[in-house]
This record gives sequence, structure tokens and C-alpha cells, in this order.
Amino acid sequence: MKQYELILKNPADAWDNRTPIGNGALGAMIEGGISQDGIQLNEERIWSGKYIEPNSPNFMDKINHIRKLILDGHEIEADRYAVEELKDDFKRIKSYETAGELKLSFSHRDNCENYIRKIDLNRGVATVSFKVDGVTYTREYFASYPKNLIAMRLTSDGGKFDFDATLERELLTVIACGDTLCADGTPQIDGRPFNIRVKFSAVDGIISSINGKISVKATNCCYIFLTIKTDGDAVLPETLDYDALKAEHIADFSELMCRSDITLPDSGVDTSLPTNERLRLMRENGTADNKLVELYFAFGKYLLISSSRKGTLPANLQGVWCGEYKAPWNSDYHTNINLQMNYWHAEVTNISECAEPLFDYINDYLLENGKNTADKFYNCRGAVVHHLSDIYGYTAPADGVWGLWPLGGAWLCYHLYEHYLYTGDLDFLRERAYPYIAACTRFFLDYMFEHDGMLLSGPSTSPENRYLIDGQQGFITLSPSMDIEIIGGLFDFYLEVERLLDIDSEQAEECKLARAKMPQLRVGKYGQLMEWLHDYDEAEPGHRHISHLFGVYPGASITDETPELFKAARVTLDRRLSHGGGHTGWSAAWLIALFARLCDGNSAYGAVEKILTKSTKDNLLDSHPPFQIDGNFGATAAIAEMLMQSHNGRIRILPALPKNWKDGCFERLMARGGIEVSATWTDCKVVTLTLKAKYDTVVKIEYDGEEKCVSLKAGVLTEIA
Ligand code: FUC
Repeated sequence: MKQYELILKNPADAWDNRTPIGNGALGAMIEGGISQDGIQLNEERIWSGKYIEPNSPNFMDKINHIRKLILDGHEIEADRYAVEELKDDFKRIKSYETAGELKLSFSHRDNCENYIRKIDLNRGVATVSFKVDGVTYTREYFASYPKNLIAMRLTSDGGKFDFDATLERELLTVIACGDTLCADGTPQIDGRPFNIRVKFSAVDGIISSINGKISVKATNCCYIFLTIKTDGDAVLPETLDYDALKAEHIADFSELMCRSDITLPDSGVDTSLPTNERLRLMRENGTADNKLVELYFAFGKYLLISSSRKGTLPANLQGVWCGEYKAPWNSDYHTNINLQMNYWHAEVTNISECAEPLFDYINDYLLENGKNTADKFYNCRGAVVHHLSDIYGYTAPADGVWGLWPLGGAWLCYHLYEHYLYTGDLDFLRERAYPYIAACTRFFLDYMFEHDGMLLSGPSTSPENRYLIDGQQGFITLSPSMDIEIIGGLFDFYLEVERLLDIDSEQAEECKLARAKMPQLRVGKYGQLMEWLHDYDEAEPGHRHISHLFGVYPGASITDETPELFKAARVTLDRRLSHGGGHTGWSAAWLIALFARLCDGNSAYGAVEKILTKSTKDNLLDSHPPFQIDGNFGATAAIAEMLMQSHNGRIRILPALPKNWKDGCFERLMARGGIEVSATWTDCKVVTLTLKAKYDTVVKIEYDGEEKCVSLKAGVLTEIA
């Protein structure tokens, strides 16, 4: 197994510089302190809040009024009206919260030598080790998905040590009994009560409990096992054999981690240097470090495997990690790019099952609630989601006018359809994708309205930019380009899904007619792709969202087969950048993917450097700022996109290779069509290329400027070059 080590030479100086471990449902952020260690804990369902019933009786009247104002040429007035008249319709959701902190206080001194804090990414094991007074202390931590627990081993290679352990949090009652800490807590407002159980087991030494605290004396090897449960008692397995748990965990974790890999040319930077030192060299000296890009790619997979596993909730804005009671943006599910970006790499890096939580969440929470909102807010059939959601499945407009954006659900449909494209799983398509895709399509068929022979959507926005009219700014508009791209694409694949499944020919017929009446994308006065239906200037020309480039990536409606739009997309991207775009982590990640789709490897690489030098913390977590995980996930997908693309029925090898990635290889990246693709290249030319399909298929493949059509037999490794 290849070794990817994230190495730091100091304890974390801030929460978001700690070491993250997780099993999808449980998370921990390890401080790695010397005489005091803090292990901040999370359980994915510890949220304040509750389900908010959608209820807004006159909403559609107000929507119709806004539509009329806009059609009569009073866009700014419509925006003002929306701000004033809809303010009570925009609710606010509550936050995801910390489960508290396990604090360990050791008897040894705080001054140490040889400090090292590491994550072995492919095995999913974190360690902290250091030497005090000639004794080496080592702590090892992992989060087991098979057993739903977090395990730690504290050892010394010499003398015995003592430590005390406590659990700390607001609204938490802790009891220490025998060798166990047991705590009951509640979120700040509403939400689910939860229970934490932490068990200590020392190979030698004495464990005692007093005043809500566990004391371990004279040990040189102690194990800690913990788990957390909402709505019930947290239960640890009867038998807790650390080595067996660790072996089981490594087998589970590394199987996913090793599904895919990339190898880039060595830039000569010493890979044993601390990761933050390598980042510093890149930031301050402009030192290229391709092995750091490999590590970062592996870390993207590590984070998804640690925060999104079958049976858990999807990864939120901070994955599963949150150190606060009121997190930035509530650490919620933002659906105007962030939740989707969290899953951009799941299919292509060959860990498709890590996206299962997203599909469950859509079906279990967003489908029925979204139908309710569509009905209560818009008098429409079908399902809708606006710009954010929470674990209670919020689907109505939230926060303010920028939240009047009913496209979140339609965008999520792409993930359902793409899962089918990547797996060929028709049962999935029928049972878990179709109901939501059909419901979102239904919503737009009812919701869109005809004007001058065109079918328009809105009031909506181009997330989250404002346009300018006579020096005045507004969000609200009709059929911004992103609406056209998302709805148009949804209609296209909905029709394809109906062709495959033949479930509702009437709705399919209606959709076909509607599709033909949708507005076209247009090129504006700067040669750019217009962001809105009219060629308005942007209030923020360098805005972090580049919503109208949805069709370039993650969509694929703007390609070299639509040359005029493709060229305009490039102008748009350059324009955004020349005004300072890409300044948040996720925005920089998106830039990489967009340049990759525009087949500009050097600019894509520039954006890789940008995210690493400007939006990445010492521990490689993405920084919006503050920490937001989407940039890690988006960049991982985008790096894969530089090496292999598979949209619109064609696999392209090395479509956006930068000049400093002349030689290298990628292994088992997954292409649409259910095809594992591996390639090596030298001097930018493909040397070996193998494909392995999940089912018998014929595929078009393009490399070194040539296109071939290849037949593949299910499960058979086929050498193309
Ligand atoms: C979107 C972005 C912000 C932030 C938030 C969580 O609204 O515009 O930059 O990432 O989501």
C-alpha cells in the first residue's frame, strides 16, 4: 500500500488546525497537546432546531406580483418588494453542534523533543508522539466505521505515566463510574438529546473514578474507546480488542482509499518535511511540489471516507467536524453549490458508495418535504429545495432574497442521474433516482410560466451575485443563465430516464414541449457568457460564484461542441479572475475544474497552486475562510478532471495536463459508463492505458489526439495502449 502521511511538527494552535478523524457519523478533532490533549467530539445528528413546517399562504400571489414587476421592466423595484414583502417567509435554520471535548491531562512535563503529529491517510490512523525526559510517548487514534466507535491507544516506551480524563461541554451531565465516563447532553435549542460513553482499559495501572473524572495511574499502555448516540444510550461492543479493532478498521478504510490513485512527477521536495513546511515553501518561494498535490488528492478521499459512509448523513459544510455551538453558516447543507461540491469526487475517485448518504438524504428528507414546500409556497406539484437545508430536511426559502432560488433540488438530481451513469445500476435509477428526478421536473413544469413564447423561471437569482441597473443592485430576476442550464439539463436527462424506464409518458411529452420553449444562453457585450437574461453588469465582477459556468462544470452542456458558448465561458472565467475571483476555497476548487474542462492544463494547475497557497490550512483542510470542507472535495474532483474526463459519451485521457506533469500515472479513476481507467504517460504521451468495465459496453476514448471506439467485456481488463 502506498504511504501518504500528513505530517505536522506541533500540536494544533487552533481548532481547525487539529487532526480530523471520523467514521461518517462520529468525528473527532485531535489537538495533540503534550501534557494536555483535547479530543473534540462530534456526532452527526447533534443539531439544534427541528422540522419547520412550510407555511406561506400568499407566497404565490407575491411571486406573481414580482414576475409582473420584472416583466414590466421594474427589476430593482421587484427586488425591493421581495426584500420587504417576503422577509417573514425566509426562515433561519439552526446549527450543527459539538458533542464536547474529551480532555486528557498527563503527569509528564510539557517540554518535549521529537514532536510529530501525523495521519497515515491510506490506513486512516492518526498518531501523536514525542519524547519527554528520555521517554517516548505515543498516542494513536482511529474512528472505526464497522464498530461505530473511536479508539485511542496511549503508550510509553519507558516509565509509567498517569493521566486524568474529563468530558466538557455546555448542557452536559457527566458521571464517572468504574472505568467509564457516561454523559447526557442536549443541543442548545430543541434537537436530539445524546449520550456519550467513554471506556478506559489499562494493560497495567489502576483506573478509578471520582467527581465526574477518570484517573489512570501508573500505566504504560492504556486504551480509550468511545461512542456517541442521539436519542438513546451509547453502547460499546462487549469485547474491545484494540488490535483486532484496528486491523478491521484498516482493512475497511484502506480498501476505499486504495481504489484509485495518482502519481505525479517528483518535484524534488523532501516528502518527509512537515506538510505545513511544504505549503510554506510553495506559498513563499513558489516551490512546485507535485507530491504535495498527490497527498492533497489522497486527503480529499480520506475526508469523504471519514465523513460520509453508507447509513450516515451526508457530509455537511465541515464534513462531520464542528467545534462550536453556532458554526459558520450553521455547518449546514448549502445546496447552491456546497453540498453538491462535497460529492463531486465520490464517483470519479471510485468511492461511489460514499455518496449513498446523499441519495438517502434526498429520498428520506428532501422528497416529501420538498413536495410540501412546492405545494404550500408555489401551489405547484413536484418537489423543490432552495439554497440550503438541514438534518430536518428544510426545503423552503431561507435567510433573505438570495435564498429565493428554487434550484437546489434540480441540481441534486444531477448526482442521482450521474450515479446511474457511473454504475449502470438501473434498479437504482428506477427506485432511488427516478422519484426525485421526476418530482423536480414536475415542479418546474408547473412553476415556469410562458411569456412571449418563452418559458421562464423565477423570481430567482444567479447565486450569489447581484446585477447592476443604473447603478442600483438587485438579486431577483427571471431565468438567469444558471436556471436555464440547470433546468435544461434536468429536462434532458429526465427525458432520457423516461426513455429508459417508460414510467410517465404524459409528463415526458409535456417536458419535451417545455424544453423547446426555454430561453437560450447568450453571449454578452464583453464576449462573455451572459449571467442573466439581460446583459447587465455584475455588482461584483470577481464574485466567488461563477454560477453561469454550471454548464461547463459540473454540467457538460457547454463544450467544444458548442464553440461560441465555450469561447464565451473562457471570457467569463478570465473576467472573473481579473477581478479577483476564486478567493474562497471552494471557488478556487471550482476554477481548477473549469480550466480542466476548458482543456487548459496550465491554468488548472495555477488554480491548484492557488487553493494550496491561499485557501489551505497547515493540516490541509480547506479554508473559505474559515474551514469549509467543500474546497477539499471540489479540488480532488478537479484534479481527477485534469487527468481524465468522461462526460457526453467520450472518455478523454489527459485532457488538461499542465507542463510540469509531463510523466505520471493514474490508477482506477472511474469513468461514466462504469469503466475503471488507468494510464501511465511519459513526455505527455500515453504509454499504457487499460480499461475495465462493470458491464459489456462500447466506449469512445480519446488520447494523444486520436479517438478510438472500443468494445469492453464486463470485468475484463482491456489494454488499449
Ligand atoms: C454559499 C457561499 C458562501 C459560503 C456558504 C456556506 O452561500 O456563497 O461563500 O460558502 O455558501
